[in-house]
Amino acid sequence: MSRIVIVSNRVGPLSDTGRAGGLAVALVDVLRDRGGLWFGWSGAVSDEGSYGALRFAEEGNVQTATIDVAQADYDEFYAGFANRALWPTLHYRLDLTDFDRRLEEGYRRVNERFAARLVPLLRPDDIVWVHDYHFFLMGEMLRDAGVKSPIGFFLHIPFPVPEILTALPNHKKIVHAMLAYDQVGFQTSNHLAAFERYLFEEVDGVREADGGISAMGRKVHAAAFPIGIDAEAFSKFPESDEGAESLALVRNELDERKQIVGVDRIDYSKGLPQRFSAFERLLELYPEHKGEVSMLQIAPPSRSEVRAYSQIQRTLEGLSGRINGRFSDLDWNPIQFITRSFPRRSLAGIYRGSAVGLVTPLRDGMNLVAKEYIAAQDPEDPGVLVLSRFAGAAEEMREALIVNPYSIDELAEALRAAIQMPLAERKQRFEPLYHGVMTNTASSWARIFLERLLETHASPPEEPSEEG
Ligand code: GDG
Repeated sequence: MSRIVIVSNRVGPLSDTGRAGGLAVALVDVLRDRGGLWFGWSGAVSDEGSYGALRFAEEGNVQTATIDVAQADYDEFYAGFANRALWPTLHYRLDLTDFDRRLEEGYRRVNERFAARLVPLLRPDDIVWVHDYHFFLMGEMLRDAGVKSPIGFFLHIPFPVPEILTALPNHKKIVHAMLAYDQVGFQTSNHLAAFERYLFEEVDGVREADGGISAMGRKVHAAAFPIGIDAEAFSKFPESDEGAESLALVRNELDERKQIVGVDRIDYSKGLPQRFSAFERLLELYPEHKGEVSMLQIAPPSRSEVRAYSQIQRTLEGLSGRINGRFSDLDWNPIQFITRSFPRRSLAGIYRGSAVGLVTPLRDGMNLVAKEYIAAQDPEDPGVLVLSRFAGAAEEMREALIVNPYSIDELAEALRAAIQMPLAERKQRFEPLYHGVMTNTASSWARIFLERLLETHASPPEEPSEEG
């Protein structure tokens, strides 16, 4: 069987450390199934950067290979073009973008260097799977280096409508590079439709008989592959030692009170200030909830070297401080705002102990927290998921309370409905959600993507006839 080669910015630990994200765990499972290599950034910045030694680690049939980046690469590629141009644009935040040719060059340079370091590690029968917005250009560069393997790409974050994407100065180059992959995957049919619209409207794309689209002298297959979680494991975590311990702590602390929980990296795409304001509005409009309901927001900081990120953390500290100052009593604080991370098993216990899961991003590719919250519930007494219509997860999780995260009033009303929802309705909503989460898992997602990649590679891309 062919080996799988995964390329992503960060390479997860090979064993479940309890802190690794669910996605990292799922990708290791895929690699274990067939044997494989996981290639990416070591997480370190060093003088020799991407020219330095490759670092290998191995466990059974799975190997990781990582390289460092130089300070300039880190600044221009990671903290630069990836997180100051691509991330905000793809999350519809043109107001937060920093378009700068130097950053764009750094992005190209790092994609090129990483491709050059990967090529010697590849075997002819490998299947290559590139992940996310850090490596849009990788497939094109591997093809230029003569790699003939199937190469697929999955975008974890939204693909915006052309009216937004075309604000990115090098949008054409990015999309042209996406067409070098055999198969491109998106989280939702919405993101897929936006990509197709771009091809048809901006670059005269043509739908082929086999479902692929030709444009700019290349041909690509694109589809939606909604990602899942390692649901089986997650549903058992609340009963693990760490899970049970955090559940007991939460229950003890809450006594008879109900808890609303949010878990997000601190990121402006997650709608955190709106969430705090909605909770404040709930307490203003319905003072009977004072002392009865509290909110726990777990928010490990991320990308704090990018200004928009450090700013939002300060905003949140200010908001939670103000709301607590305004409403706290001797025996009750409305908001607990914790800016550190917890082990995954503890998170599961916290989810189970919370009557409401509040997932209200302004834009999100999928949002795995929505799925984790559902997987961790007690089926006999499930909590209520309040979910933004702008999270990719809303396309599948229709039985959640779907909200517009920009409307503080609507959010406050949804919180009230969730807190007061009778058991029968909670169960009625929970059952299909749970079924979906347990069925469309991270491993079924990966299996379906790879099957489709192999099918599309079987119909080889046409030779380029023109350059776009
Ligand atoms: C991108 C896309 C897409 C959070 N705090 C802690 C912790 N987490 C874990 C959660 C969850 C993960 O991090 C976050 O996943 P999300 O899906 O919510 O968001 P992004 O990080 O933005 O991920 C997103 C995803 O890729 C997958 O395709 O869904 O749309 O933006 O698993 O549990 N984990 C631990 N401690 C924490 O304190 N251990």
